[in-house]
Amino acid sequence: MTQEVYSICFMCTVRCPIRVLVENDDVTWIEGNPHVPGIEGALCAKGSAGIALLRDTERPQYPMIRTAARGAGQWRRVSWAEALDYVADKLKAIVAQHGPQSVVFGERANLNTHISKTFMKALGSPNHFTHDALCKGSVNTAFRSLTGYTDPEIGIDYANTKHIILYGRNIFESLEIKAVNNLMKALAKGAKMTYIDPRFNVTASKADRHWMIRPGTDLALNYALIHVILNEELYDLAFAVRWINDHRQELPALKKFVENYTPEWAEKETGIPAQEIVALAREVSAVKPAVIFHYGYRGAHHTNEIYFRRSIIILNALMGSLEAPGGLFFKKGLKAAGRGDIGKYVSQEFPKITAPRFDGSGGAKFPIADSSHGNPQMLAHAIENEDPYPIKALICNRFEPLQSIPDSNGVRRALDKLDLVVAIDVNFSEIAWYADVLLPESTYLERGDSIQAVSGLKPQLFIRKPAVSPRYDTKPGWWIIKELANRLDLGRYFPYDTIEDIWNFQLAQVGVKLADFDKKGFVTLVDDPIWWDREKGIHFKTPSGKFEITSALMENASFPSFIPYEPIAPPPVGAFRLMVGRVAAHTHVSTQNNLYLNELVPENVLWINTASAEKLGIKDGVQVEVSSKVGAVRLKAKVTDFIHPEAVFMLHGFGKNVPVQTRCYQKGGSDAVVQENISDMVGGSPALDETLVQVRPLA
Ligand SMILES: Nc1nc2c(c(=O)[nH]1)N[C@H]1C(S)=C(S)[C@@H](COP(=O)(O)OP(=O)(O)OC[C@H]3O[C@@H](n4cnc5c(=O)[nH]c(N)nc54)[C@H](O)[C@@H]3O)O[C@H]1N2
Ligand SMILES: Nc1nc2c(c(=O)[nH]1)N[C@H]1C(S)=C(S)[C@@H](COP(=O)(O)OP(=O)(O)OC[C@H]3O[C@@H](n4cnc5c(=O)[nH]c(N)nc54)[C@H](O)[C@@H]3O)O[C@H]1N2
Ligand code: SF4
Ligand SMILES: [Mo]
Repeated sequence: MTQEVYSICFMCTVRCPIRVLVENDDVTWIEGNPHVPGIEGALCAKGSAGIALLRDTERPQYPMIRTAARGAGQWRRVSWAEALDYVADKLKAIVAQHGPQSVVFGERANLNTHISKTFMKALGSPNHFTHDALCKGSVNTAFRSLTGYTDPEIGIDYANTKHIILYGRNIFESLEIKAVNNLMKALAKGAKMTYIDPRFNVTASKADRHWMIRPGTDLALNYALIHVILNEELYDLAFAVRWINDHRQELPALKKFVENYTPEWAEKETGIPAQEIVALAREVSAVKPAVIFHYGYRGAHHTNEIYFRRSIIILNALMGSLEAPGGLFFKKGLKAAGRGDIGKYVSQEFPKITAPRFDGSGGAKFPIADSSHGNPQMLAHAIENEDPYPIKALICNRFEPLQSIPDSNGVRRALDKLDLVVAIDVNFSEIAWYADVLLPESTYLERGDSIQAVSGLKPQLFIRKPAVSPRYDTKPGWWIIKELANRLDLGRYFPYDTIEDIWNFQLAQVGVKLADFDKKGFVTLVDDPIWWDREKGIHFKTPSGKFEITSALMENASFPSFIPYEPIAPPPVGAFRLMVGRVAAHTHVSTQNNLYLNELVPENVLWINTASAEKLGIKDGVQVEVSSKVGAVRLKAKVTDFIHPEAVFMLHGFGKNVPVQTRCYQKGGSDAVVQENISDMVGGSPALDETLVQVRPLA
């Protein structure tokens, strides 16, 4: 008999709601949850390939302890009890000798992050970090500097927009299903899309206007757009008067600041014709406030990124598009829906931790970065220099430091110094293969996880329920953490035995029962979307309670709210700016060995402009070496007119070196090997697009 299980996809971090069909404890079909507006049955290629992850024989199948040098691939199969005893004994010794702060726990934020954070607080270490800074730390800081909110607290009303402007936000490949479906609805209704990227990709192909901007010069473009909007008084006056802090001073000051950043000036820097910049400013102003200047995630990561992201958010404020249909909105949580908060174990009382964070997040190095996430790009520096103290153990849960932090060679050299490396993973990732102990987690189709509270115009709750039993001797993450805690005499902070205990604890104050999820797999807490009143009701969380163009957060930390534009010199002859990104068929570094997805995109190639390639004697399809100050990789060249001559591009996530991942073993090159570890020290993100590389043909 076929059973139907509502759950949440986890082939990528977007977590689309899914409906899974199960026969004889095996998955026969996965589709998007048909009841969820915006999803309506849709699933992406990666979501469909979840079946291949479940059935993969090349994923870890039982706990293992390393028996030879790190990364040599010599293992001993052990029981869960032995693996956990081993880790706990090592941790006890490390904590006794070096203190709890010498233990670092890194993970890609997930539904059980409140449990991992509980573990670290109970242990007495400040050093839990997430991937956030590596992804969009400067976007987070930019939003807090202007609005007091973090970027996850901001939503985008794609379905009703009249014009969307995307800076390297390759939304049709680096996708989120709901966003893409809603944007397609808007485009079908006549909305315009402007796409800015030194590369012509799928999103560019669907845009009304594509600007092949000179890499790294987006801030110049934005200063010129602000110049036109203020000079021609194209902004939303009512919004500015009501919500821009000290608008009588701020707007003239901003106008003065951008005085010399004319469209003609920007044309020279960006390569975008001046009259086109003026045309865009006028076009968007005509349809304001239903305008989205997308603040983006990954494109254009440079050392001045915070100022670039701030300029995008300021453009939204000038369009009055905050809390406007077709623009951006502040997400409403359970409280706005009149409910109690979702239970989190991390809200318990813990012994006070006095040690600073290892990465200087929210402290000495990154004073205004979001220290609830940390700055993992400092990992190698902290270990190598014992700055601010010795680090001895690293636990990675769903996080891949050997591919997701720039300068992999440097990271590997630093990790070699650790006394303990533990990986909790569903794949034989580089870090899993390198670790001392590998604790294999059950896949998302085989486990339940903490309930997901989704804020938005209509707050909702979703649940990941196990669809089938584990194929191998694997365990859910929440079980692994609790078992480890038990062995460290910290079990009292984890008052649960089963996933149902966790769910019931989480729901206790919300006024929702587990059975409420049965019918459709989710619960919507209000009938109508919650919009704040644009005249009276917007609650900015800045000190002034308004939108702060001059930011108290930044100025109090002695960072200027604006910086003059520094021209970007073209790379020297033979050098290129390395740009990286994603593709629709893969998730970061996770899916390259997936049977189906590997077939769709088996390796990455180096995009290089036709004229640049000709000068270097590089022919389409030949092997090239891409090298920087920190490393070199080899991959095939894709010679194309679809990329700016100053840049080269490669997909992230390839060039893996784990022999048991036979499908992706040594296919293509890893961007992280070549990228230098340079950061935007104000916003907190690594400047992943800053590295200059040399390219040479190998044939
Ligand atoms: N299929 C798929 N979808 C995903 C993900 C995934 O792994 N796979 N991951 C999700 C996550 S976590 C994230 S953060 C998002 C990322 O989504 P995006 O932010 O859209 O990121 P990327 O795919 O990295 O694309 C970055 C683009 O920026 C361009 N770029 C580089 N330098 C510059 C520049 O100087 N100026 C401009 N304007 N553009 C530049 C590159 O050419 C590239 O096309 O995708 C999410 N969606
Ligand atoms: N060089 C470079 N670095 C980057 C980026 C880049 O483009 N280039 N992009 C940045 C961005 S946008 C992001 S969001 C981060 C992402 O960085 P990561 O979080 O490191 O990347 P992911 O591919 O999402 O997953 C990491 C690990 O989680 C494992 N995994 C997958 N599912 C599960 C699961 O259910 N349980 C467990 N325990 N493990 C699981 C995968 O096998 C993989 O080893 O990387 C950032 N770092
Ligand atoms: S975007 Fe695709 S892979 Fe990501 S959660 Fe949704 S269906 Fe799954
Ligand atoms: Mo990301």
